[in-house]
Amino acid sequence: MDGYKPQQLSTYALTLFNYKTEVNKQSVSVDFWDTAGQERFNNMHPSYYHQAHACVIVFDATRKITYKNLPDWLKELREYRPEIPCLCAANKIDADPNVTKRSFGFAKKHNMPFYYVSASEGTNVVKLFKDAIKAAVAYKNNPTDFMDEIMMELENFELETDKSKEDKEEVSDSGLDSPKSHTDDKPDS
Ligand SMILES: Nc1nc2c(ncn2[C@@H]2O[C@H](COP(=O)(O)OP(=O)(O)OP(=O)(O)O)[C@@H](O)[C@H]2O)c(=O)[nH]1
Ligand SMILES: [Mg+2]
Repeated sequence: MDGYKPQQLSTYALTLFNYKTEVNKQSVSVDFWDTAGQERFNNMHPSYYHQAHACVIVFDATRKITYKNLPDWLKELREYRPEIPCLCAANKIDADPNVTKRSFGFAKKHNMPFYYVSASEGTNVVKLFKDAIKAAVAYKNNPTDFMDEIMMELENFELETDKSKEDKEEVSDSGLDSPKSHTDDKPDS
């Protein structure tokens, strides 16, 4: 929470942040994409969604319009990432603690975990991001999106081709070269 600065400038296009952690004793490198909400960055949205493994969708609990915009954001996200886990947060509960007594149907309707948070005071922020990371890792290990399955196949294919290249190199290093090079070694007759 040391990073919170009140009245920070609106995000310009995108802010990236890398965080190394562990999930189930496996080290994980997380790339956070803090995206820009302003309309002038609308044409960047596809790049925000590309290869994302989880999404945290946040609204300002003191500004109704931000809540009303959630279905549009979700609809767009789902066009690109139909299956990734999505978590929902109502922010600024410090400004009006009464909002925690209100229920927000959006998260329930879409089966999303829901959090009342305060970015300024840090309430529930660590919990939210820990859960998001866990969900992202679970999804990455077992994706259900068609595109993710293709990407996984490609990754495996690359690993296999790299391995067969290494095997070949090992064979040639050991002096067991291909028959062609032995022929090449023969003196001209
Ligand atoms: N009281 C209070 N103010 C907050 C909190 N979080 C953000 N703010 C303030 O709300 C305003 C908007 O916050 P931003 O972090 O810029 O919001 P954003 O969603 O990232 O906006 P874009 O970058 O334009 O997409 C700023 O003035 C922040 O200081 C919070 O938890 N409590
Ligand atoms: Mg921002």
